[in-house]
Amino acid sequence: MPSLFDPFTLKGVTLRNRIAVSPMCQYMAEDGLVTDWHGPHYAGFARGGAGLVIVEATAVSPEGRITPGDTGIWSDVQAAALRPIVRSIKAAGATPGIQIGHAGRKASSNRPWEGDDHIAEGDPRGWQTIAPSAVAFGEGLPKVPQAMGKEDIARVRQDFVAAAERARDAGFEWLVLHFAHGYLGQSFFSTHSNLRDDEYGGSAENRGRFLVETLAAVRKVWPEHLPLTARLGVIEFDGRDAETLAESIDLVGRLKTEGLDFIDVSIGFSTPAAQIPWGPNFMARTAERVRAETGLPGSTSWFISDPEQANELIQTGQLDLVMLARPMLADPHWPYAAARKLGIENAAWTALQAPYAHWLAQYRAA
Ligand code: 536
Repeated sequence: MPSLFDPFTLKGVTLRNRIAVSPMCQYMAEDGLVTDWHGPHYAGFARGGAGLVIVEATAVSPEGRITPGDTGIWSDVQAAALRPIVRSIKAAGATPGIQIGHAGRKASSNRPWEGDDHIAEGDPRGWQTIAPSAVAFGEGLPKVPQAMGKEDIARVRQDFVAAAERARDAGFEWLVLHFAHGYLGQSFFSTHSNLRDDEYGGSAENRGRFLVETLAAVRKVWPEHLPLTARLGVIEFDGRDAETLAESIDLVGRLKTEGLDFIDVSIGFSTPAAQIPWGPNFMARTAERVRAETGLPGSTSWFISDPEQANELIQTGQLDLVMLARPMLADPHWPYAAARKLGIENAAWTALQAPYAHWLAQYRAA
Protein backbone atom coordinates (compact mmCIF):
# COMPACT_ATOMS: atom_id res chain seq x y z
CA MET A 1 0.00 0.00 0.00
CA PRO A 2 1.20 3.52 -0.73
CA SER A 3 2.04 6.01 1.96
CA LEU A 4 1.34 9.72 2.38
CA PHE A 5 4.40 10.75 0.41
CA ASP A 6 3.99 8.44 -2.55
CA PRO A 7 2.78 10.05 -5.78
CA PHE A 8 -0.82 9.62 -6.88
CA THR A 9 -1.74 9.32 -10.53
CA LEU A 10 -5.26 9.87 -11.82
CA LYS A 11 -5.86 10.09 -15.57
CA GLY A 12 -2.99 12.17 -16.99
CA VAL A 13 -2.19 13.92 -13.72
CA THR A 14 0.37 12.84 -11.13
CA LEU A 15 0.33 14.51 -7.71
CA ARG A 16 3.73 14.50 -5.98
CA ASN A 17 2.16 13.15 -2.76
CA ARG A 18 -1.20 12.28 -1.20
CA ILE A 19 -1.68 15.60 0.59
CA ALA A 20 -4.38 17.83 -0.87
CA VAL A 21 -5.42 21.26 0.30
CA SER A 22 -9.18 21.24 0.61
CA PRO A 23 -11.01 24.18 -0.99
CA MET A 24 -11.44 26.95 1.59
CA CYS A 25 -13.58 30.03 1.01
CA GLN A 26 -11.64 33.17 1.84
CA TYR A 27 -14.49 35.65 1.24
CA MET A 28 -11.85 38.16 0.16
CA ALA A 29 -12.86 38.63 -3.49
CA GLU A 30 -14.42 41.76 -4.97
CA ASP A 31 -17.13 41.30 -7.59
CA GLY A 32 -15.93 37.71 -7.86
CA LEU A 33 -12.39 38.82 -8.70
CA VAL A 34 -9.43 37.54 -6.70
CA THR A 35 -7.56 40.28 -4.84
CA ASP A 36 -4.04 40.64 -3.46
CA TRP A 37 -5.06 38.28 -0.66
CA HIS A 38 -5.36 35.19 -2.83
CA GLY A 39 -2.00 34.91 -4.60
CA PRO A 40 0.23 34.46 -1.55
CA HIS A 41 -2.47 32.39 0.17
CA TYR A 42 -2.46 29.69 -2.53
CA ALA A 43 1.24 29.88 -3.40
CA GLY A 44 2.02 29.33 0.28
CA PHE A 45 0.29 25.95 0.32
CA ALA A 46 2.11 24.83 -2.82
CA ARG A 47 5.44 26.01 -1.44
CA GLY A 48 4.72 24.14 1.78
CA GLY A 49 4.77 20.85 -0.12
CA ALA A 50 1.14 19.82 -0.77
CA GLY A 51 0.55 17.64 -3.84
CA LEU A 52 -2.75 19.26 -4.81
CA VAL A 53 -3.95 22.77 -4.03
CA ILE A 54 -7.65 23.32 -4.69
CA VAL A 55 -8.84 26.89 -5.06
CA GLU A 56 -11.91 27.74 -2.99
CA ALA A 57 -15.54 27.28 -4.02
CA THR A 58 -15.77 29.65 -6.96
CA ALA A 59 -19.20 30.74 -8.08
CA VAL A 60 -20.50 29.88 -11.55
CA SER A 61 -22.84 32.91 -11.48
CA PRO A 62 -23.27 36.05 -9.35
CA GLU A 63 -26.34 34.67 -7.55
CA GLY A 64 -24.39 31.46 -6.83
CA ARG A 65 -22.05 33.19 -4.39
CA ILE A 66 -22.38 32.36 -0.71
CA THR A 67 -21.32 35.91 0.21
CA PRO A 68 -20.40 39.09 -1.70
CA GLY A 69 -16.75 38.11 -1.04
CA ASP A 70 -16.78 34.80 -2.93
CA THR A 71 -14.54 34.27 -5.93
CA GLY A 72 -16.35 33.86 -9.23
CA ILE A 73 -15.65 32.41 -12.65
CA TRP A 74 -18.63 33.67 -14.62
CA SER A 75 -16.46 36.09 -16.62
CA ASP A 76 -13.27 35.87 -18.65
CA VAL A 77 -11.76 38.68 -16.56
CA GLN A 78 -12.22 36.62 -13.39
CA ALA A 79 -10.68 33.56 -15.07
CA ALA A 80 -7.71 35.60 -16.30
CA ALA A 81 -7.08 36.85 -12.76
CA LEU A 82 -6.79 33.21 -11.62
CA ARG A 83 -3.97 32.45 -14.07
CA PRO A 84 -1.12 33.81 -11.90
CA ILE A 85 -2.43 31.61 -9.07
CA VAL A 86 -2.32 28.56 -11.36
CA ARG A 87 1.22 29.47 -12.36
CA SER A 88 2.47 29.97 -8.80
CA ILE A 89 0.99 26.65 -7.65
CA LYS A 90 2.65 24.83 -10.55
CA ALA A 91 5.94 26.65 -10.11
CA ALA A 92 6.14 25.25 -6.58
CA GLY A 93 5.59 21.68 -7.79
CA ALA A 94 1.92 21.22 -6.84
CA THR A 95 -1.08 20.55 -9.07
CA PRO A 96 -3.62 23.38 -9.36
CA GLY A 97 -7.27 22.49 -8.82
CA ILE A 98 -10.44 24.51 -8.45
CA GLN A 99 -13.89 23.89 -7.02
CA ILE A 100 -16.84 25.41 -8.85
CA GLY A 101 -20.24 25.79 -7.26
CA HIS A 102 -23.54 27.50 -6.70
CA ALA A 103 -24.75 28.25 -3.19
CA GLY A 104 -28.49 27.89 -3.90
CA ARG A 105 -30.61 28.75 -0.85
CA LYS A 106 -27.50 29.43 1.25
CA ALA A 107 -26.46 32.29 -1.06
CA SER A 108 -26.75 35.98 -0.20
CA SER A 109 -25.11 35.50 3.19
CA ASN A 110 -22.79 37.48 5.40
CA ARG A 111 -19.21 36.27 5.88
CA PRO A 112 -18.80 33.73 8.71
CA TRP A 113 -17.08 36.34 10.88
CA GLU A 114 -19.74 38.94 10.08
CA GLY A 115 -22.72 36.91 11.23
CA ASP A 116 -22.74 33.80 9.00
CA ASP A 117 -26.42 34.56 8.41
CA HIS A 118 -28.48 35.77 5.47
CA ILE A 119 -27.99 39.40 4.48
CA ALA A 120 -31.03 41.22 5.86
CA GLU A 121 -34.09 41.72 3.63
CA GLY A 122 -33.86 45.14 2.01
CA ASP A 123 -30.06 45.41 2.34
CA PRO A 124 -28.86 46.27 -1.20
CA ARG A 125 -25.88 43.92 -0.80
CA GLY A 126 -28.26 40.92 -0.87
CA TRP A 127 -29.98 39.18 -3.78
CA GLN A 128 -32.79 36.78 -4.66
CA THR A 129 -31.76 33.17 -4.05
CA ILE A 130 -32.84 30.13 -6.08
CA ALA A 131 -33.19 26.46 -5.13
CA PRO A 132 -35.09 23.34 -6.16
CA SER A 133 -38.03 24.30 -3.92
CA ALA A 134 -39.20 27.41 -2.08
CA VAL A 135 -38.05 26.17 1.36
CA ALA A 136 -35.62 28.05 3.60
CA PHE A 137 -32.72 26.30 5.37
CA GLY A 138 -33.80 27.81 8.70
CA GLU A 139 -32.13 29.35 11.75
CA GLY A 140 -29.71 32.05 10.55
CA LEU A 141 -30.61 31.35 6.91
CA PRO A 142 -34.33 32.19 6.82
CA LYS A 143 -34.52 33.54 3.26
CA VAL A 144 -37.05 31.62 1.18
CA PRO A 145 -35.52 30.87 -2.24
CA GLN A 146 -37.37 31.03 -5.51
CA ALA A 147 -38.16 27.54 -6.81
CA MET A 148 -36.26 26.90 -10.02
CA GLY A 149 -38.13 26.33 -13.26
CA LYS A 150 -36.82 24.06 -16.03
CA GLU A 151 -35.20 27.06 -17.74
CA ASP A 152 -33.37 27.95 -14.50
CA ILE A 153 -32.07 24.39 -14.23
CA ALA A 154 -30.83 24.49 -17.82
CA ARG A 155 -29.21 27.90 -17.28
CA VAL A 156 -27.34 26.87 -14.12
CA ARG A 157 -26.15 23.66 -15.79
CA GLN A 158 -24.80 25.81 -18.61
CA ASP A 159 -23.18 28.13 -16.04
CA PHE A 160 -21.29 25.11 -14.67
CA VAL A 161 -20.20 24.17 -18.20
CA ALA A 162 -18.97 27.70 -18.98
CA ALA A 163 -17.16 27.81 -15.62
CA ALA A 164 -15.45 24.48 -16.38
CA GLU A 165 -14.34 25.79 -19.78
CA ARG A 166 -12.85 28.89 -18.18
CA ALA A 167 -11.14 26.82 -15.48
CA ARG A 168 -9.67 24.58 -18.18
CA ASP A 169 -8.45 27.57 -20.19
CA ALA A 170 -6.94 29.15 -17.07
CA GLY A 171 -4.77 26.02 -16.66
CA PHE A 172 -6.44 24.18 -13.78
CA GLU A 173 -5.78 20.44 -13.93
CA TRP A 174 -8.25 19.12 -11.33
CA LEU A 175 -11.90 20.16 -11.20
CA VAL A 176 -14.21 19.72 -8.21
CA LEU A 177 -17.97 20.12 -8.62
CA HIS A 178 -19.39 21.40 -5.34
CA PHE A 179 -22.26 19.02 -4.64
CA ALA A 180 -22.04 19.28 -0.84
CA HIS A 181 -22.80 21.37 2.23
CA GLY A 182 -26.40 22.28 1.49
CA TYR A 183 -25.53 24.35 -1.56
CA LEU A 184 -27.39 23.99 -4.85
CA GLY A 185 -26.25 20.51 -5.95
CA GLN A 186 -26.69 19.03 -2.50
CA SER A 187 -30.06 20.75 -2.13
CA PHE A 188 -31.39 18.97 -5.20
CA PHE A 189 -30.31 15.64 -3.73
CA SER A 190 -31.59 16.15 -0.19
CA THR A 191 -35.22 15.62 0.82
CA HIS A 192 -34.70 18.46 3.33
CA SER A 193 -34.62 20.95 0.46
CA ASN A 194 -36.12 19.25 -2.57
CA LEU A 195 -39.92 18.93 -2.50
CA ARG A 196 -40.38 18.95 -6.28
CA ASP A 197 -42.89 16.70 -7.99
CA ASP A 198 -41.34 16.78 -11.46
CA GLU A 199 -38.46 14.64 -12.79
CA TYR A 200 -35.98 16.55 -10.56
CA GLY A 201 -37.70 15.58 -7.31
CA GLY A 202 -39.29 12.69 -5.46
CA SER A 203 -37.29 9.48 -5.94
CA ALA A 204 -33.56 9.37 -5.22
CA GLU A 205 -33.05 8.90 -8.95
CA ASN A 206 -34.95 12.12 -9.67
CA ARG A 207 -33.25 14.07 -6.86
CA GLY A 208 -29.89 13.09 -8.33
CA ARG A 209 -30.83 14.14 -11.86
CA PHE A 210 -29.54 17.74 -11.64
CA LEU A 211 -26.17 16.51 -10.36
CA VAL A 212 -25.88 13.74 -12.97
CA GLU A 213 -26.89 16.01 -15.86
CA THR A 214 -24.55 18.77 -14.71
CA LEU A 215 -21.61 16.39 -14.40
CA ALA A 216 -22.34 14.86 -17.81
CA ALA A 217 -22.49 18.31 -19.42
CA VAL A 218 -19.23 19.39 -17.76
CA ARG A 219 -17.52 16.16 -18.83
CA LYS A 220 -18.08 17.13 -22.48
CA VAL A 221 -15.90 20.23 -22.09
CA TRP A 222 -13.48 19.13 -19.34
CA PRO A 223 -10.53 17.33 -20.98
CA GLU A 224 -10.61 13.54 -20.78
CA HIS A 225 -7.01 13.41 -19.50
CA LEU A 226 -7.79 15.65 -16.49
CA PRO A 227 -9.59 14.45 -13.34
CA LEU A 228 -13.23 15.46 -13.01
CA THR A 229 -14.18 15.12 -9.36
CA ALA A 230 -17.04 16.02 -7.05
CA ARG A 231 -17.51 16.75 -3.39
CA LEU A 232 -20.76 15.22 -2.18
CA GLY A 233 -22.38 15.28 1.24
CA VAL A 234 -23.14 11.58 1.50
CA ILE A 235 -24.56 11.72 5.00
CA GLU A 236 -26.64 14.27 6.94
CA PHE A 237 -26.46 13.00 10.54
CA ASP A 238 -30.19 13.60 10.71
CA GLY A 239 -31.27 10.17 11.97
CA ARG A 240 -31.83 8.77 8.47
CA ASP A 241 -28.20 8.05 7.71
CA ALA A 242 -28.43 4.45 6.50
CA GLU A 243 -30.92 5.44 3.80
CA THR A 244 -29.08 8.63 2.80
CA LEU A 245 -25.77 6.82 2.56
CA ALA A 246 -27.24 4.05 0.41
CA GLU A 247 -28.81 6.67 -1.90
CA SER A 248 -25.52 8.57 -2.02
CA ILE A 249 -23.51 5.51 -2.97
CA ASP A 250 -25.99 4.81 -5.73
CA LEU A 251 -25.69 8.43 -6.92
CA VAL A 252 -21.89 8.29 -6.95
CA GLY A 253 -22.18 5.17 -9.11
CA ARG A 254 -24.36 7.06 -11.59
CA LEU A 255 -21.92 9.98 -11.60
CA LYS A 256 -19.11 7.50 -12.29
CA THR A 257 -20.99 6.19 -15.29
CA GLU A 258 -21.14 9.77 -16.62
CA GLY A 259 -17.40 10.31 -16.19
CA LEU A 260 -16.69 11.11 -12.54
CA ASP A 261 -13.07 10.18 -11.74
CA PHE A 262 -12.81 10.74 -7.99
CA ILE A 263 -15.11 11.38 -5.02
CA ASP A 264 -14.43 13.68 -2.08
CA VAL A 265 -16.71 12.43 0.68
CA SER A 266 -18.29 15.07 2.86
CA ILE A 267 -21.30 16.03 4.97
CA GLY A 268 -24.70 17.20 3.68
CA PHE A 269 -25.31 20.20 5.95
CA SER A 270 -28.86 20.30 4.58
CA THR A 271 -30.59 20.87 7.92
CA PRO A 272 -29.80 22.89 11.04
CA ALA A 273 -31.12 19.91 13.04
CA ALA A 274 -28.11 17.71 12.10
CA GLN A 275 -26.19 16.18 15.01
CA ILE A 276 -22.65 15.91 13.72
CA PRO A 277 -20.32 13.59 15.68
CA TRP A 278 -17.19 15.76 15.33
CA GLY A 279 -14.02 13.92 16.28
CA PRO A 280 -10.66 12.82 14.88
CA ASN A 281 -11.03 11.17 11.45
CA PHE A 282 -14.76 10.77 11.96
CA MET A 283 -15.56 10.70 8.23
CA ALA A 284 -12.85 8.21 7.25
CA ARG A 285 -14.94 5.03 7.63
CA THR A 286 -17.74 6.56 5.58
CA ALA A 287 -15.29 7.60 2.89
CA GLU A 288 -13.77 4.12 2.89
CA ARG A 289 -17.20 2.62 2.35
CA VAL A 290 -18.09 4.96 -0.53
CA ARG A 291 -14.73 4.25 -2.12
CA ALA A 292 -15.07 0.48 -1.71
CA GLU A 293 -18.67 0.27 -2.93
CA THR A 294 -18.26 2.55 -5.94
CA GLY A 295 -14.77 1.50 -6.98
CA LEU A 296 -13.79 5.18 -7.31
CA PRO A 297 -10.69 6.64 -5.67
CA GLY A 298 -11.60 9.05 -2.94
CA SER A 299 -10.78 11.32 -0.07
CA THR A 300 -12.29 13.04 2.88
CA SER A 301 -11.49 15.92 5.15
CA TRP A 302 -12.66 16.86 8.64
CA PHE A 303 -10.43 16.55 11.68
CA ILE A 304 -7.54 14.88 9.91
CA SER A 305 -4.56 16.77 11.25
CA ASP A 306 -2.06 14.33 12.72
CA PRO A 307 0.62 13.13 10.24
CA GLU A 308 0.65 9.58 11.63
CA GLN A 309 -3.12 9.32 11.33
CA ALA A 310 -3.06 10.79 7.83
CA ASN A 311 -0.39 8.32 6.78
CA GLU A 312 -2.34 5.43 8.27
CA LEU A 313 -5.50 6.41 6.36
CA ILE A 314 -3.49 6.14 3.14
CA GLN A 315 -1.51 3.04 4.08
CA THR A 316 -4.58 1.07 5.13
CA GLY A 317 -6.25 1.96 1.84
CA GLN A 318 -9.13 3.89 3.42
CA LEU A 319 -8.35 7.01 1.39
CA ASP A 320 -6.36 7.83 -1.73
CA LEU A 321 -5.79 11.44 -0.66
CA VAL A 322 -6.18 13.31 2.61
CA MET A 323 -7.89 16.69 2.23
CA LEU A 324 -6.53 19.17 4.73
CA ALA A 325 -8.07 22.54 5.47
CA ARG A 326 -7.55 24.02 8.94
CA PRO A 327 -4.24 22.15 9.47
CA MET A 328 -2.90 23.98 6.41
CA LEU A 329 -4.12 27.32 7.75
CA ALA A 330 -2.36 26.56 11.02
CA ASP A 331 0.83 25.59 9.19
CA PRO A 332 1.14 25.93 5.40
CA HIS A 333 4.32 23.86 5.72
CA TRP A 334 2.37 20.96 7.25
CA PRO A 335 3.58 18.55 4.51
CA TYR A 336 7.21 19.34 5.25
CA ALA A 337 6.63 19.04 8.99
CA ALA A 338 4.73 15.77 8.47
CA ALA A 339 7.54 14.24 6.43
CA ARG A 340 10.00 15.20 9.15
CA LYS A 341 7.76 13.70 11.82
CA LEU A 342 7.31 10.48 9.84
CA GLY A 343 11.07 10.28 9.32
CA ILE A 344 10.83 10.51 5.54
CA GLU A 345 13.79 12.83 5.15
CA ASN A 346 13.86 12.68 1.37
CA ALA A 347 10.21 13.70 1.13
CA ALA A 348 10.77 16.44 3.66
CA TRP A 349 13.15 18.33 1.50
CA THR A 350 11.98 17.35 -1.96
CA ALA A 351 8.54 18.75 -1.10
CA LEU A 352 10.08 22.16 -0.78
CA GLN A 353 11.69 24.26 -3.48
CA ALA A 354 15.47 24.71 -3.42
CA PRO A 355 15.61 28.10 -1.67
CA TYR A 356 14.01 26.49 1.38
CA ALA A 357 15.06 22.86 0.92
CA HIS A 358 18.76 23.57 0.60
CA TRP A 359 18.91 25.08 4.06
CA LEU A 360 16.48 22.75 5.73
CA ALA A 361 18.00 19.47 4.53
CA GLN A 362 20.49 19.30 7.35
CA TYR A 363 18.57 21.51 9.74
CA ARG A 364 17.46 20.38 13.17
CA ALA A 365 15.56 22.91 15.22
CA ALA A 366 17.37 23.58 18.46
C1 536 B 1 -17.61 24.06 6.11
N1 536 B 1 -17.92 25.17 5.33
C2 536 B 1 -17.97 24.92 4.00
C3 536 B 1 -18.08 25.90 3.07
C4 536 B 1 -18.11 27.30 3.49
C5 536 B 1 -18.36 27.54 4.91
C6 536 B 1 -17.90 26.49 5.85
C7 536 B 1 -18.17 25.56 1.64
O1 536 B 1 -18.31 24.41 1.31
N2 536 B 1 -18.11 26.52 0.77
C8 536 B 1 -18.01 23.97 7.51
C9 536 B 1 -19.30 23.68 7.86
C10 536 B 1 -19.64 23.56 9.17
C11 536 B 1 -18.67 23.70 10.16
C12 536 B 1 -17.36 23.97 9.80
C13 536 B 1 -17.04 24.09 8.48
